[in-house]
Amino acid sequence: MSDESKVNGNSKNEQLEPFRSNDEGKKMTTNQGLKVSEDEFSLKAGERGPTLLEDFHFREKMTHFDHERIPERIVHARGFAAHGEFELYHSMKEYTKAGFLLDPSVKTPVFVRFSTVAGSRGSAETVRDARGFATKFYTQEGNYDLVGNNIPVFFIQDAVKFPDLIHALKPEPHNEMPQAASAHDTFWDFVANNQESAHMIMWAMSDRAIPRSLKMMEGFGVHTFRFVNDQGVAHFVKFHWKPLLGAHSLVWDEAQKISGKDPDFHRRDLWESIENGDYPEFEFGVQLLKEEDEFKFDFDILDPTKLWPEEDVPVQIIGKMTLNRNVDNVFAETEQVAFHPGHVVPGIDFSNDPLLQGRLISYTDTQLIRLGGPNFHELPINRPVCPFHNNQRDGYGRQTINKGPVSYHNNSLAGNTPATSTEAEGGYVSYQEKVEGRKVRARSDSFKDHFSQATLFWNSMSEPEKEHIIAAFSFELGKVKHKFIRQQVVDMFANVNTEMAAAIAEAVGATPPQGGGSKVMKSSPALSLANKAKTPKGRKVGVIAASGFNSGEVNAVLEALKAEGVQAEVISAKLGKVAGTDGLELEAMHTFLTADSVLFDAVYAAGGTAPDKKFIKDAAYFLNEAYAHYKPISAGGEGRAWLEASGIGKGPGVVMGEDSKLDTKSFIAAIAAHRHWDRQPV
Ligand code: HDD
Repeated sequence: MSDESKVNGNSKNEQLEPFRSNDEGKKMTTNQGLKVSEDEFSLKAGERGPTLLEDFHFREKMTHFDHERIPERIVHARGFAAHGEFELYHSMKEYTKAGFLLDPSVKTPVFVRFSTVAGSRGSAETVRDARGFATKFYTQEGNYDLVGNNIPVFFIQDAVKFPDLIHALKPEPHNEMPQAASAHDTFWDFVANNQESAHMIMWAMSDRAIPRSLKMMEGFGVHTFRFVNDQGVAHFVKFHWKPLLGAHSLVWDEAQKISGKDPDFHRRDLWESIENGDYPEFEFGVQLLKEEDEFKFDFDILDPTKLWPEEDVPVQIIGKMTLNRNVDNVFAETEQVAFHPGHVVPGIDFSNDPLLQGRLISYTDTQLIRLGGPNFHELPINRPVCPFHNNQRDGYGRQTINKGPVSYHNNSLAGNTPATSTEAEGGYVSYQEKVEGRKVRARSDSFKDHFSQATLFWNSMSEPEKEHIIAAFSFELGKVKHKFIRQQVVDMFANVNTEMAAAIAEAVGATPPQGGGSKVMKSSPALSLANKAKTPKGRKVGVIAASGFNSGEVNAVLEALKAEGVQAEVISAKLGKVAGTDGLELEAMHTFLTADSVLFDAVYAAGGTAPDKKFIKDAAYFLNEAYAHYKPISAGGEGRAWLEASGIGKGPGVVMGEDSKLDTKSFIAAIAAHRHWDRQPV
């Protein structure tokens, strides 16, 4: 390890610095450095005459503009990223020789891009979809990319089917509808005809597919990889990211409304957290298996539609990633970053998972078209922080000026350099797995059980989660026009659970399934969001206040929220100062026009003299919607009357102030619980 990385912990940040440009306060020039004297009028033959071809400034400016766009990613086009650091809790020397997993004193710079899968670059962020969770570790041995999702399994088992899956998922080609949604005929037609998708579909129909925040979702490497130690001993490994804020979700109605109210909801939340110093943190976990235990399970560990239940193979937490710096420029960094599951370091190797094997070709290929040629590794965001040398040359946009006449290996002219490295010197040596077999296009029999783990997932859900899954299926299939597709899907999911399939059939006008059923009784509590850590930290409370609110009470509540890491933002009839009884002034950041309850995790009706009936009506609407989305609600002072006006009485997650005092502890506990599912509709 270089001393530099030990001292400042972020060699990537330093590497990016010379590439940053601050244009503020500078003179305008052309790209050739020529000072520009006029930027409002093109060069013309006479004031009212035609523009002249010799106007090089106009031509350069316009030509650059005409070429500003690059192809969006074929999948995961809508994404948002941040910089951060990874620190190791303890050495993993026993299992891997990967340098960044050996020395806990070394912080490794990381760049993480979160994304939706289906939507275009400008699509809404709170759609029902898997989320990409791609991490680039800038290690001293080269870049290591962990290109995962927030769902631990995948739709298909073999990469050759990926184009079919994505064609079915994307907007239908004849009319380009629907955007960023799986609720349409081609997708469900694919599902019904490719039953290996059953397990992932269960996840996609669950609350996992509508995360509350990018900082409140788990991440998974999905595939089985290998750790290899310095003795050449390998273990199978699965990778996990566990958010310290716990894993939480939106409710579907809320998610749809957010798509309209704030299509940038997830990126705004991540951006603001980092700007406010509330850095998102994710612990890094591994599940490890000895090579000799490969066949110990009732599923094939190479099958990417299967997970390893955490109760059977515990997740060992080995480090933590903190996202602490926003990008300076979204295009230069977030858009141009190029991930690839094949970017590995010594000590991390592949398995024969046929999905992973196929990914290893697809990612470089896509960068070639997306980033315009083979030199994308030279873009600042993609450069490793360690030196890189080889005999690759030229191509579009080449930046490196390689000196000397030699660009081939072997050679004598340059003393046979750049030289390869032995394993002891850090050279990457593939794990020498013994492989033999006939050339066949086939699926192993061990990959043919598509339903047991789908049932395991269903069995592991809490009652509200089960209801949400049925509702999600009912919505999605409800949008499918072909009756026979709805019926096929219902019949397919009867193999997961017959009651579930019957409930879906009822909602979508299909015949209840005749056959099906599952013998799987097992559950895995780790799969339920109901069992995840509960903390109020990172949540956002909308505070509805009017002038004349009770300063003492409101101040106490706001202080208590702040102490717990809960953000509070004031909503009133108009923007600006709202004064309390004894001079306390709050700044209203929102009005009922610019804010909406769906943008908050909880509501505090703080009270005050409502200026008119409209205020009380708006407040009641706000509170009602929050209540319908199972959110914590508290009311003090006149806020209690607003709450009464909304028809909400006492109930789970509703905290009423009494005698100018609000039980802040109860309110904070209600916020920590996040949703209060046991509520009766108003
Ligand atoms: Fe993929 C992008 C994750 C299967 C082909 N994929 C992409 C991104 C993520 C994933 C997070 C966005 C990276 C970024 O932010 O730039 N992909 C996955 C996971 C998979 C998976 C977790 C299954 C376990 N992907 C998969 C297969 C193929 C691809 C089977 C093709 C054989 N994926 C691509 C791609 C993308 C991509 C077309 C589009 C943009 C890019 O690569 O850079 O090559």
